[in-house]
This record gives sequence, C-alpha cells and structure tokens, in this order.
Amino acid sequence: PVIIRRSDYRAPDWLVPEIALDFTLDAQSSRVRARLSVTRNGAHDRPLRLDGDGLVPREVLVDGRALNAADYALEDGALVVPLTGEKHVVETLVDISPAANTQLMGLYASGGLLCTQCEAEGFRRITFFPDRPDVLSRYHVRMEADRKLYPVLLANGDPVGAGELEGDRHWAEWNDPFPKPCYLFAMVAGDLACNADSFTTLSGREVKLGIWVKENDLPRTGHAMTALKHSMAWDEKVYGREYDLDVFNIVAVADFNFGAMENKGLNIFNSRYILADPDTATDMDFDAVEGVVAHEYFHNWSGNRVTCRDWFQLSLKEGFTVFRDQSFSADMGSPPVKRIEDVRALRAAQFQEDAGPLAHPVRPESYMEIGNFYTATIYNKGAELIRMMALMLGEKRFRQGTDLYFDRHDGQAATCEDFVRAMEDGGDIDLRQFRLWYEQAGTPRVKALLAHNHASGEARLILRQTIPATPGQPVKQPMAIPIRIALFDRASGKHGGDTLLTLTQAEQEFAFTGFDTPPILSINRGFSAPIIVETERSQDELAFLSAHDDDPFARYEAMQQLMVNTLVGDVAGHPLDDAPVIAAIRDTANDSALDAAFIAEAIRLPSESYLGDQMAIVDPDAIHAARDRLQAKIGKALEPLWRDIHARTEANGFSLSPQARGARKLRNAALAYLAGSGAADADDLAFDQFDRADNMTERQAALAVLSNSSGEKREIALDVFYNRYSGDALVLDKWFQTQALAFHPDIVAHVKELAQHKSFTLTNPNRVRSLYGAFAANQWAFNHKSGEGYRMVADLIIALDPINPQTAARLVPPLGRWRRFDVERGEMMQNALKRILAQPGLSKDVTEQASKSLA
Ligand code: B3K
Ligand code: ZN
Repeated sequence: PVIIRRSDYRAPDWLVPEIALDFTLDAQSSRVRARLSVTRNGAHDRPLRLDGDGLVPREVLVDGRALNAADYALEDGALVVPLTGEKHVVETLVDISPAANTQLMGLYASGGLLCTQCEAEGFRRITFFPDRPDVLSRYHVRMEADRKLYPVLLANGDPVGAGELEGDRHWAEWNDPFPKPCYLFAMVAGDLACNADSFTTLSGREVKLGIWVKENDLPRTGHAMTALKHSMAWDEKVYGREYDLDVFNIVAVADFNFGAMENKGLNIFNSRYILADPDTATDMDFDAVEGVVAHEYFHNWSGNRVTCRDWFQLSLKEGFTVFRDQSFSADMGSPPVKRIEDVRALRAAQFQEDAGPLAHPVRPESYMEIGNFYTATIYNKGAELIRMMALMLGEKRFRQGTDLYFDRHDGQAATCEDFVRAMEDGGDIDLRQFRLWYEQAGTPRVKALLAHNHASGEARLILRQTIPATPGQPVKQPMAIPIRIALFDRASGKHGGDTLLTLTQAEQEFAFTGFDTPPILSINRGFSAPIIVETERSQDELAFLSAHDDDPFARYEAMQQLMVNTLVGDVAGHPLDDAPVIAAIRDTANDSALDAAFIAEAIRLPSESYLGDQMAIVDPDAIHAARDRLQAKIGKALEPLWRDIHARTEANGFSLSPQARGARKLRNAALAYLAGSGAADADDLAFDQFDRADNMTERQAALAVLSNSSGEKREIALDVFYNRYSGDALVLDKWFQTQALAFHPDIVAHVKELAQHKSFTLTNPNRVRSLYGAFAANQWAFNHKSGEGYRMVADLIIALDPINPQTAARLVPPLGRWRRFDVERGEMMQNALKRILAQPGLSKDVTEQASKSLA
C-alpha cells in the first residue's frame, strides 16, 4: 500500500465552492447525481481529479456537455477529467448499493434506515469528489424516496423544501449555508420518531432540536436531549461559542463503526451513545451519552467551523474536542472523579499504544490508512496537550487564546501549528519547546528525587526526564513538562502551597526552603502532565498521602501506588506487608468527609493490565493470582465493613443524583470485595442484588460478580438476563461483554461458545467489540498460555476483514504487544500476525496494523 506523508502536503489543484447532490434513494440501488462548480486553484495545468472508491461513472458532463469514456480516465478509482478553463461545472452520475455496504462507510443500510458515514474517506464511496478536508463547499441536497419506507428525509443544514410525488414517493431539499469539507456530509432516510425540543441561544436565536430514533426507543432519548441543551449552554458560557443553524438534528443508528459523527447540523450516533434509561443503561452509560453528545456538539466549532487542513492535523479537532468534553463532564458532575476516570482510560489505552509498535506522535508523519489513526494518542494524549497549555496559561489567557483561534481560523482548514500559535499570540506565552509534544511519540518518564538538608532546612527536588525510543524516532529531545507539586509537612499533614514547575531540561533541580523535617512529595497533582513518574516514596509516605493529600487525584494516585507496590512485590516474589494497604482502604472507606464515588475509585485495585504495564515482562498468570490474593485478603480483613457498606447503600427507589450514583458505585465495590473474600454467601448476595435491582448499574455489577463464580447461580443469572433482554441489542452487548471480561477458569471456552451463539454476528460492530474487544482487554484470558486467545482473535480478524476492515483493524493492536510477554507467548502472537498477513486480498486497514505490529 501507498504511504501518505505529512511533508508531501500540497494545496488542492481545484476547489469546489458549490455542490448540488440529487439522490434517488433505494436500499438495493441508489442513484447519485452530483453537480460540482469547480475553480482552478493557482496557475497549473493539472486535470481535475475526483476521488472515487468502487464507483462506476454512468455519465460525466462538463458544462452541460456529455463526455465520451475516452475523454476522461479512471485511476485507482478516481475520475480524472482534463479541463481547459478556470471555472467549470462538472456533473457525474453513479449508482451505489447501500444494502451491499457492509463496511459501514459511505451510504449504507442499518435496520431499515439509510444513513451515511463519511469521515475520513467515505464520501468517495458516494460520489466522485476531491475527498480531502481542505476542499470546502456549500451543499445543496435533494433526496427522493419511497414515502412509506422512508418517511423522514434528513440532511445537513436547513430544510428548504419538501413535497409528494406520484407512486407513493416524496422528496425533500436541504441547504447548508456553511462551507464544509465532504467528510461532514450526512444524510438519513427512514421511519424515525422524533424527540423534539428547542434551545434559545445567547443572542436569542431559536434552534429546533430533534433526536431521531426508532419509535420504540423514544422513551430512552431524554438524557441525550438534556445533555445536548447543557452542552449548548456550556459552550456559550465557557468558550463564547453559539450554535449557528436553525436546526440541530441527531439520529441514532444500530450499526456504526465508531461512537458518533459530528456532521454539520446532523450528528449521526451509534445508538449506544443516545439511548439510556435506568433499566437498560448503567451510570457509566449515562455518562458516556452525556460526554459523546457534548463531544459531537462541541465539534460544531472545534472541527466544523474550523476544520483540519489534512488528516495529519486530526488532533487539532479531536484532542481539543476531547478536552472540551472532559471539561464539560467535569462541570456537570464531580471534577476529581472525572479526572481519575480520564487518566485511567489514558493509561489503559494511550500509554500502551505509546509503548508499542504502533506508537505515533499526536501529529503523525505518515500513514497508509487514515482510518487507523483515530487513536488514543490523537484523541486522549491530544487532549492532554491542550490541558497542559490551559494549565500553563490559566483560565483567562487560555480563553484569549481560543477566542483568537476561532476568530482567526473561522471558515478555514487549519493546522495544529495554527492552534499553538493562537495560544502564543492570544495567551502571551512562548511554546517553542512545548511543540515537541506534537512531534515526539512515547510517554516521558520523569524520575523524582527529593533530598533534605537538616542544617539549612532546604529541600531539593531533582527531576530527570527520559523519553523512550519509538518506531522511527530513536533519539528524543527533552520536552517542556508542567508538573504540579506540593511538599507536605509530616507533623501537620499540610503543605505550604501548590507549585507549578516546568521541567525543560533532561535534568533539573528545584530548591525549597523552610523544612525542619524531610517533607513528603506530592507530584504531578491533578495529573498535570501525561507522564510516568518514578519516585522513591516509601509505603509509609504513600499511606500518609492517601490519608492527607488535598489534591484528590494525588490522593487516589498515592493509594494506587501503595497497591501497585504491594502487588508487583508479590508477583516478583518479594512480598511486602499488606497491612498499610488494608489500613488505607479501611480509613478511606470510613472517611465521612469523602464522597462515595471518590471512595469507590480510591479503594479499587489497579487493573491487571495496569499491573502488567509496571513490569518488564508481563506475567499474566502471576498478576492474576497476586491480585486475587490481595483482593481476598482485603475482602476478609474488612468483611464487616463491606457488609455494612453493601447493606447501607441499598437505595429506596432510583435516582440519578450524584449521591445515589456514588452509593451505587460504592455498593458494587463492596460486593466485589465480599465476593473476592470467598464468603460463603457471596453468590447469594450477588444474586439477590441482581434479582432485586431496579437499575442496570447494580444488575450488571452483580452479574459480573456471578460471571466469575463457578457456583450454580452463574448460569441462572446469565439465562435470566439473556431472556429478559433478548430483544434489546445494547443490553445483549452487555451480556456478551460481561462474560468476556470475567475471571472464570473456563473463560476461553466460554468466549469460544459465545462466538457461536445465535445472537452473535459479525455485521454489527458493537456486538463484535462487546465480545472480542472485551476479551482482548481481559489480559489474563486473552494471554492464556495455550495461545487459544491469540488464535481466536486472529480468526476473527480474518473473518471480519472482508466485511468490515475498519472494525477488524481495531482488534489487531492487542496482538502487537508480543515484546511485552515471554518468548512462548510472543512467538504465538507473532504467528497470529503472520497468519493474518498471509491472507490474500487483505485490506489496507489490517495490513497496516498487522505489518507495523510485527516490525
Ligand atoms: N469524528 C468522528 C470520527 C469518526 C471517524 C471514524 N473513522 C467521531 C468523533 O471524534 O467525534
Ligand atoms: Zn471527535
């Protein structure tokens, strides 16, 4: 496959200020007529090149005159038309089949609907067009379809006309006044019901809001609508950004490769990020709906009004928009808990990516398939970069920077460099060295040493940074790293203030005075930089911070580190005393000044994969055993506490209040510790919770506990759950996922059986991810020493690739972690990758991921 390089960027040869699209819709065969006004961009004599993927031109007209096949060429699917003048009107006609589109890119059918997904390069599967984000056009769209099958016809922008036609057909026209790149084009036709509402913007514009779903799903759209209105108000207040069209529509579809899509005025969502009610969605699902609705809405400014010049700039819109949705969710709920969750996600996905063969900078230098670059690095590390700039600038100057950015680049296709420059100019800061964060891949490691001089009362903090080599980047330069610290006095349990240090050199020393006794270091507070910090803090010091640190993230982190040390010590055969861990958990759980949601986070054991990340070579079985042992000890040692928490957090009626949600989270944590303790009645308690719960948060958590069990209640609960929800795809996903994440001795056999289950299908990405995505994230199960896990995932990738290459490619990275495991496992993983690569006709998507993973 061809490698696309950032350094090869060249402005488009031809611009397309206007496009008129005319669709005659039908699931089997839809007709697409496109009329493009094109203008030559600069002085050159190159022909017009319109990208196409699988399209056959039935007609090509230039300025109204039909061309013969000899007058144009097809090159790699693209239509090449020689043009003589400066401006022309080029018209094409193609037929496409939505029903045959299993890739879910372009125009496809999903559960009786017709819908589109164009980002990144799906528009070329609909019509011939310069499919690149720096070609911005005004769109006029006409849709015609059967009135019974497709009573609702939606597209971007504002509706400008509709009418009936003979033969039970009808039409609608939409006009989008804002020039946009074709990846933001969208269209939906189907039998949809609408949750209609409205929002009045800051300047008094009335916006009609619509969330369109299948009739049955209408009662589950309330939370998404509330989230949308909160997002609109928040963006006005925090960023001064107002909505700009008269309508804003959201459509939920069941088959979707990604989470959602920010098409101008017509967001299209994976239904899992729209539909929520207490019986079918967990508290986490409610949060995910709120976060994704906000994310897509915020793209209207960070993505649509200001878009990306080329796909190497993807983090310009994604990193910034993730930062915006994270800040929004923090404001809607608990900022500390949100930060903890976000950091956990960053470490689980991005740190692993950054440490492996697929590591790439936030602004990559090259790719084969852009679909593979919607990564945790672009999204989550990208968001951390914006967060660091916001921290260094402070609230007011950061806002000056974003105001300048939006003002300068409104209506343009911009670059990451443009964003950084707007921060510099608007916020008055020098970010020369900071730019390395966009260029250098790999997670920086910062070693912190604290020395104390009794005589002078001086504490000296020595910080050393190293950035590991990553593919194509053997040598790194020191970066500018903002690190928040505080130094605690042991006697008073207090510190003299939070300090923001900026580490700019490979090694740097910072001096602090006024300490009679050696202070205790609280570092990277709030997770101010996306780095790995190594300290030499003792278990006692960590226990101190886990009780006294007033930065909630640092307090959580101290607790986690305490547990990590204990667990890694056990795995390595140097067991530490568990007493400090047990005491810290007890004290935290009993601390009445803390809210329940925070307690639940703080007392939670680190995941097996996070423990693996702390080791030179991951030993999945030893990690699993050590974590099990510690969980059992904590469970037993504090059994009365867990029983008490579990009993007293039982709610009397459902509520979504922060208190009620916190109580559920803590209750589930208590149940897990009770189950871990091996208490004789643990399965009964879990089954009782499962049976009586009036909400999915408690029901699924209880099911998860039972899924780990070898007792008879396991199968009963799984059957009850399946039968109760067999008509609900999103809940069935949970049934698959819970079993794939379980710690059951027969897990591998269970997953194999589930893959043959009548409700399993390769054509729905949510279902594939719920089984195989979850299984591959279950470190202990996936890395079973038989190699069965690797074989199963490789088989799946091979079977899925011809159907949906994008989703298949997303399952490759777990196999690429072979350097992190012992030789035997490593060889089996490499063999799985080689077997995938040997498949004839393998997609570009999987080829890129598998070949890079082997290198
Ligand atoms: N911008 C979309 C990305 C979908 C592209 C998938 N290849 C989702 C989002 O980040 O909002
Ligand atoms: Zn996004």
